[in-house]
Amino acid sequence: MIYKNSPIPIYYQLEELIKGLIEKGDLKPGDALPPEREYAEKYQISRMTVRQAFTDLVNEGYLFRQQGKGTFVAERKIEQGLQGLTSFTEDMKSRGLKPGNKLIKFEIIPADSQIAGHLKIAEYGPVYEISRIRLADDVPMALETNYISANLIKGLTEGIVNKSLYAYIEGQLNLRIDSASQTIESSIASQSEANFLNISKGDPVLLIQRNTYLLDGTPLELVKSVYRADRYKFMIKMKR
Ligand code: 16G
Repeated sequence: MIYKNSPIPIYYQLEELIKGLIEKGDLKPGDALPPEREYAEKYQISRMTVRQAFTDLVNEGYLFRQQGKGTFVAERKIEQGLQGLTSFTEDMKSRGLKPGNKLIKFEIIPADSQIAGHLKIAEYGPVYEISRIRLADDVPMALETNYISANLIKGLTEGIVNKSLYAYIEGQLNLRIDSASQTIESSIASQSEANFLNISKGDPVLLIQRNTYLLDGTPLELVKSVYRADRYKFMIKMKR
């Protein structure tokens, strides 16, 4: 129901109504929404109001538009907490999703000055460069590149990084991963990132850079990740 005499704006009421249908599962990811005109007629409201509600829901990630085709229900975003220092594999498993990797690069390269600076090793020292597409239930979520000192973490193989790096470092090498600092920025996908992530060039992405440290303060990894902004959101709890 839309209440025209309510102090709550009509576009907002319509947004809540559509969100409710999505949450109940009456509207499922991929479903087309009825045209704006239909909503306008059904609730006796203006098409402008319907458009505003649709636009807000597109911006919030509930809906997406396709040129010439209409407006559709988007896949639900994965909500990632920012408190715990967790691995991708752990994050997906804790949600009941199947973690997967597609290995794009696995090489030992000489560290450039930037990587050497982050890892506190000598310039040109050997580092693993590991690029993986990270999948959840076989859907690409992120493109992730790790730089790890080859003198610190020994014996890495393609088989190991096709599963979980953190599981190997903690479970096999018995090292304690202790802390990390991380930045998150908005960006847009380049052509190659778009190809890897199954999105279009110019689509929004989140750039994440993480520096992770072992218990004794040794830098463990420098990680650069490109996350799909249509499938991921980050959540942090705060207390005052
Ligand atoms: C996460 C971490 C990354 C870490 C990886 C290990 C972010 C932004 N990055 O993707 O730093 O290397 O997990 O995952 O969260 P794995 O143990 O599944 O290989």
